Amino acid sequence: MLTTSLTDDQLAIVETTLDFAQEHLAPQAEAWDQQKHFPVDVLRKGAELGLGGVYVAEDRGGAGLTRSDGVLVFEALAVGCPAVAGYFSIHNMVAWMIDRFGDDSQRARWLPGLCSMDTLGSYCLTEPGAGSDAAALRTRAERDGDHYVLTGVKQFISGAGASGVYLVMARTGDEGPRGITAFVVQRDDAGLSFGPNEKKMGWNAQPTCQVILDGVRIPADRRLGAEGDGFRIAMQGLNGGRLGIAACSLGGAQSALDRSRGYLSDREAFGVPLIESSALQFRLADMATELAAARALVRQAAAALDRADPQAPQLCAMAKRFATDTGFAVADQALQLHGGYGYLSEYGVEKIVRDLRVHQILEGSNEIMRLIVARGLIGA
Ligand code: FAD
Ligand code: 2MC
Repeated sequence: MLTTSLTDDQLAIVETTLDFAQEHLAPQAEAWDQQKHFPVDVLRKGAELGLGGVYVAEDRGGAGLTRSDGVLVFEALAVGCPAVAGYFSIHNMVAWMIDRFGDDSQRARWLPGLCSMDTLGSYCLTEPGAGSDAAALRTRAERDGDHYVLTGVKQFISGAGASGVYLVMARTGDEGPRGITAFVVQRDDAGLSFGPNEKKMGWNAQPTCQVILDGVRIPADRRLGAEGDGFRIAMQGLNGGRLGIAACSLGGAQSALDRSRGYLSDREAFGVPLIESSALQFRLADMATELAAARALVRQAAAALDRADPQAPQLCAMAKRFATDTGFAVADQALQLHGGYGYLSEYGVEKIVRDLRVHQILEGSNEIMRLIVARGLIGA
C-alpha cells in the first residue's frame, strides 16, 4: 500500500485499519467465503475503531473523516477481505446519508446504532426491473395522513435481513428522477420481508437478498429530505460509495500482488526461484504501476469530493471505472503467477478475483461510469 504524500494522521489511520484487517479479517476471510458467514461480531469490533461512522461528524458519534481519509480506510480493510470491506463501505454510505440529509431528530434516532454497528444499514435503490436505469424504479410510497405506505421489491440488497435500517428510494410522484423520495424503513416494520440469500460468485461474506415491501406503513418522519429529493440524495450517496468500492479494489489487488511476490520468491523452476525471471519481474512492475495509477485517480476524486468540486461526480465515476477494472486485472494476473496453485482456494487469490469481479458491476456498472464521464465531456 503506497503511503507517499500522506499526513501523519493519515499514516496512523492506515496503520490502525491495516492492523485490524490483518488481525481480524484476513485469518478468517477464506472460511467466511466458504461458509457464507457474515461476521457481524467482527463488524462491531471494527466499529469500536470508528469504522461504523467513518464520515459521520464527531459530535454525532462518528469518526468525522474526510473522503480522502475514507479511501485509505477502505483500501486497508480490503487487504484483509474485500467482501467485508465492501459491506463496511455500504454501511458507511447509509450512515453518511442520514447524517447529511437527516434532521436532528433523525440523526439522534439512527446514528448512535449505526456508528456502533449495533444496527447495520442497507441501501435500497435497485429493483428487478430498474438497475442501471435507477430512475425507472417503481416501488411506490403513498401518503396516507401522517404516514406513508410503501409497496415494491428491491433487488440485490447487500446486508438485507441482517440490517436494522433500510434506506429505501421509492416513488411518491411522477415518472423519472424527480418523483423519487428517500425513506428509512426498519427491519421490524410490519410488511417488510426478505428473499433468500442469493448464491453468488463472490462477496460471500455478506448476504445479498431481495427486500420486499408489502404495504409497509411508516410514519412521515421516516422520510429523509423533501418529497422528490430522493434520487439526488441517492446519487450523492453513491458518489462516495463508488470511491469506497474503488478503494476496496485497490486493497484486494494489492494483497494479490503481495502474495504473488512472495510466491515467486519461494517457487523454483528450471533450477532457480521464479522471481529471478525478468519477464515475471516486469509483470510485477506493471501490476504495481497500474495499481499506483488507479490509486492516484481514486485519491484525486476523493479530494474533489471533499472540496465539493462540481466535477466530483465525473471524477468519482472515472476512478470507480478505472480502479475496479485495474484491480480485477491485477488480481487475475496474480492468479496466473501462482500457476495451478492460484486456482486452489487455499492460496486465497482466486477468492480475491471472485470478490473484485462484482466491483465492475455494482454501485453503477462500469458502462454507466463511462456514461457519466461521457455526459460530463459532451455537456449532456
Ligand atoms: P442492467 O441495468 O440490466 O444492465 C445489464 C448490462 O447492460 C450491464 O452490463 C450494464 O452495464 C449494461 N447497460 C445498461 N444500460 C446501459 C447503457 N445505457 N449503456 C451501456 N450499457 C448499459 N443495489 C442496491 O441498490 N443496493 C445494494 O446493496 C446492492 N448490492 C449489490 C450486491 C451485489 C452482489 C450485486 C451483484 C448487485 C448489487 N446491487 C445493489 C445492484 C447493482 O447496483 C446492479 O446490479 C447494477 O447497478 C446493474 O444493474 P442490473 O443488474 O439491473 O443490470
Ligand atoms: N451526483 C449528484 N447528483 C447527481 C448524480 C451524481 N452522481 N447523478 C445524477 N444526479 C442528479 C442530476 O444532477 C439530476 O439532478 P436535477 O434533478 O437537479 O436535475 C438528477 O440527479 C437526475 O439525474 P439524471 O438526469 O442524470 O438522471 P438519469 O435518469 O439520466 O440517470 C444515471 C442517471 C444513469 C447516472 C443513474 O441512474 C445511475 O447512476 N445509474 C446507476 C445506478 C447505480 O449506481 N446503482 C447502484 C445501486 S447501489 C449498489 O450497487 C450497492 C452495492 C450498494
